[in-house]
Formats: sequence, C-alpha cells, structure tokens
Amino acid sequence: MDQAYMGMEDVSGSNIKLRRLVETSEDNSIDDEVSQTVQCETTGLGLPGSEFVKKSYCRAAVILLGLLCLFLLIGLITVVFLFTQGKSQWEMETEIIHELYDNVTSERNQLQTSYNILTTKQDQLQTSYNNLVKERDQLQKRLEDLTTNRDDLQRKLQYCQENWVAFSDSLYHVSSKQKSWEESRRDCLKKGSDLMIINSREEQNFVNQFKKHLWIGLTDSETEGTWKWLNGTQMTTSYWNSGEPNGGRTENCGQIKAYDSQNSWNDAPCSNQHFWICEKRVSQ
Ligand code: 2F8
Ligand code: CA
Repeated sequence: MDQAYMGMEDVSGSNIKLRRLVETSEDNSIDDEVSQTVQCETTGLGLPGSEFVKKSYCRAAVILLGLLCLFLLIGLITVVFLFTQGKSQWEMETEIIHELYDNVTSERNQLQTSYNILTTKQDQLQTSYNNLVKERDQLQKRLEDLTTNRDDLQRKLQYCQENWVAFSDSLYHVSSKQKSWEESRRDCLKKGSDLMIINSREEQNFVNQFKKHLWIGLTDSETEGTWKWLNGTQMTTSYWNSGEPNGGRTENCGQIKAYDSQNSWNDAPCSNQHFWICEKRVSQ
C-alpha cells in the first residue's frame, strides 16, 4: 500500500500531504486509514489517479463501520435477549420461591396445629397414665389385703375343720384328753400353737364358756410367786378365783377351774391330769 502511494505522481500539494500522512502511518491500524479516507472525502481533494484508491479506501472504511454497527447491534440484541430471558427466568424463579414459601408456611402451620393437638393428647395420656398407675397401686394393695384375708380365712377354715374355734385374732382348740401341764403344752406345740394366754376380760369370758377345767399357759415354776406367760411376758392382769393362788411350791401351773365365776383361775400341781386349751394367732 505504501509502495502504491510511492509510485504515484505528486500532482498537487494535497496529494503530497496525503502521501506524508500515509508514510508517517506505516504501521498504523485500519482505523487510522478510515480516518484519513473520511478526511479526504470531506475536503474534496484528490486527482483522477488517486481517486480509485481513495474510493476503495473509503468503501472499506464504510464496510468496516457497517460491520462494526452490525456487531454492535447483534451484541445489543444478544444483551437485551439475555437480559429479558434472565429477567423472566428470575421472575419465574421468584414466583416458584414464593409458592414454595407459601407451601412451606402452610405446612408449618399445619404441623404446628398437629403438634399442639399432639401435645394436648400427650398431656391427657400422661394424666390418664398417672391415674391408671395410682389405680393399679390401689388395686395391688387391695389384692394384697384380699390375699392376706383369703389366707387367714383358709387357715381358719382348716382349723375349724380340725375343731379349732375362732375368737378375735386367734384360734383355740380344747383337748378331748387329759394330760399333765407339760404334756399338754407339747401337744399344742405339735399343732403349731401353745397353751392359751389370756390378755383381756373378753378372752377370759370366752374361755369360761367351755365349762371345763383347762390348763392354760401360765406358770411360776421359774420363780415361786412370779407368774409368767409362755411367751415370756410377765402376768400383769390376772383373773384368779377367790383365795388363789394358794399352792405355793406345790402348785406352779395355772388352770381354768371355777368357770362359773368371772375370775376362774386356780394354781394346781403341774403333774395333775387335766384337759387343756391351745391358742394359735392367725394374724399380726
Ligand atoms: O379350789 C380350791 C382348791 O381346790 C383344790 O384343792 C382342794 C385344788 N387342788 C388341786 O387341784 C390338787 C387347789 O389348787 C385349789 O386351790
Ligand atoms: Ca390352788
């Protein structure tokens, strides 16, 4: 291109000026050339020899400008398209997110309601459970009491069948034979009982009803004059018949004798043969 200019005739000062311009811009870009071409056209300078070059140069500049505009337009359209696409995508996603948010909120509210209902039910169940536990414990206690009562009754029934008589918390058995005080006691022990111990006026009245001379569990064999029951307790309340005890060292065992009297006790020789009465406690 430079050589083409160099081979041309310098007809006017303008062409010389143009050639200088071209020479000084040996390595310049196409944009510079376009700039020069435009300058040429606007000034209206040039000779017929350089007209062709000038026109070609200007046409190339116009084409480049057109291409540039086209690229810019395509770029702009692409940007607008992408922006529009992006916007509608964003709107769609926003709408979906709103819907999701509404759904999640609704589900959360439903879950909250369910949770409240379940909490109420759980409280009710807890109360029911507590009541049932209380009731179960009461029933358990009642069952234990009833079992104890049943066992007592069964034992009483068994003893009744064996000629035992129930009174208060004890069973009593009156012998049909007569033995010494010691042998009588041995028989009671074999039956799981011992000679009768009298603890109250009621019991005293009860034993009188048999209207028999009966050995009871009272003795002063250990210490003369100190009467003790067979369970080891000291005799405190007594129901001696009038004038008794009177046997001293010869009469060391207690018996029911004057049964028609409220105070029916007598002290008698332990070796004497008498009927006897055994007592067995059924509770406590
Ligand atoms: O009840 C009075 C008296 O009766 C008898 O003696 C006569 C008794 N003796 C015997 O049973 C051996 C006395 O103990 C009693 O005090
Ligand atoms: Ca006596």
